[in-house]
Amino acid sequence: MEDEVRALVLELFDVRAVKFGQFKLKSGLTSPVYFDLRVIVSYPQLLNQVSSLLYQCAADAGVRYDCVCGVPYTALPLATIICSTKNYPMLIRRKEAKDYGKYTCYGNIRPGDKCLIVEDVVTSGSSVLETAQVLQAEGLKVTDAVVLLDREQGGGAKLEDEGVTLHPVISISTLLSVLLSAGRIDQEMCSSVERFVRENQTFRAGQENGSVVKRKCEELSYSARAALPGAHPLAARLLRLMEQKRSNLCVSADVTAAAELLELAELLGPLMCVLKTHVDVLQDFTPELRDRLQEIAHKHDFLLFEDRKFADIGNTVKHQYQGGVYQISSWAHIVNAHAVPGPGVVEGLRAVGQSLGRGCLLIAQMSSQGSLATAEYTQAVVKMAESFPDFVFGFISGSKISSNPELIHMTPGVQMQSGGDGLGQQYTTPDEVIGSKGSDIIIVGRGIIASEDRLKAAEEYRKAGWEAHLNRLSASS
Ligand code: S5P
Repeated sequence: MEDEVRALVLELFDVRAVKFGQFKLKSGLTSPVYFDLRVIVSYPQLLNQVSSLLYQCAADAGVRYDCVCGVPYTALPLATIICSTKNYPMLIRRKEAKDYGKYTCYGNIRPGDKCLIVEDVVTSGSSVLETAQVLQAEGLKVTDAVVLLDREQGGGAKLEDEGVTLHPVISISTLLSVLLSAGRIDQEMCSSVERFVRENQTFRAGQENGSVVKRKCEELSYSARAALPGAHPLAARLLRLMEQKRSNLCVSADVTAAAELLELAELLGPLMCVLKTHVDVLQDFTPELRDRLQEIAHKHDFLLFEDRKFADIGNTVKHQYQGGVYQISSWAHIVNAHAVPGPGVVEGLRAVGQSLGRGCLLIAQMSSQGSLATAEYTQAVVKMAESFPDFVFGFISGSKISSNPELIHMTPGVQMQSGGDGLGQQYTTPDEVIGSKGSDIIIVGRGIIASEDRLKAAEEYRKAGWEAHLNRLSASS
């Protein structure tokens, strides 16, 4: 393979897929070397050669896999050629906006299958990681990635830390030594690139995010996650009680009479970890109801979640949370907010809730058809959540969207049969939500409330959600 790699390096140089000079990178840095592998689609033979070396690289490393996914876009034709010549099924990751509940990849997804990632160039490893997380959220196993060119700036270490081994066909040091010995670059250029690589490392093993303890959620039980040093106290309490009660069921008690709400809390209390309310749909809300709810929550050890979906400027949500008729902050352990107003919405809520030990979930995706929450929006919500670890402890989302095990994912739109309600709601099954999509908690409303035997239905959902969790844990061990 050495001769082939050498020939390939020279060819890449000749077609200007590798350039030397002064290049302004997206990060603002000026780099003495630039890779533009997009050009290779214009050279069919080169395209075949690169694909064959990528395949060989995985084979030499003894990697076994069931399907292949290229990181969009440059690696898509490379993955296509590997799949078509070597007879592997391919998956295509959707890079653009996705609808809630719809798959983030095209192709036949079989949870449990091992998927090999193909990439053209790795710098920090974040593109490979992002693709790996999308695939993992669909229930696939991702342990290896092949890349044509590793810039050796820390991407390999970062991916290793996340459980993905990187197999490069060419490292930047090999590239430099081939080009130097062939007289394509001089020693000065070679040293300048080496210096750039040395001075621009993006990752130091075990130190990113200041924590070595963070691992993929799949590897940890709820109680292990509760014990993580960065877990929000409310998240830790919730994770612990989930383990104790063997329940990842949140009941959405969308009823209009206070007596019925209390009845439900009492009846289903032992089976659920969270009771979700919409107090503004009650016809007869009274301050006594708040007290009774708190007593029952204490008795059966579950948390109260007022699904208020705050979405205003900080000053307004502060008053909405604390005051008015409902005085939500005085009784609800959990509230949620849309991120659309920007960080001010969280700051306003935090000003009221933090000292009371409350916590907030950010709505990153919605279960309703035609939701405007694009993939970019969801990513921005994840970033916002990460910047408020003292108050935000998770998400309302359709699937796992953050690999940080300290954050909790709660998913609504759950019923035993997938489908809809005629008003835009879209349903997914507990097994899919917890097992394939990697969420933590199922939120079930009418699946239980509209059932003739609510207790029996709640037990069925509790059991389905818990078994899916146990299956996911054993599949990852
Ligand atoms: O995206 C969302 C977010 C939420 S919180 N989709 C939702 O359906 N919800 C809430 O979950 C919704 O307001 C309702 O209270 C519950 C789902 O109820 P179901 O009867 O459809 O299970």
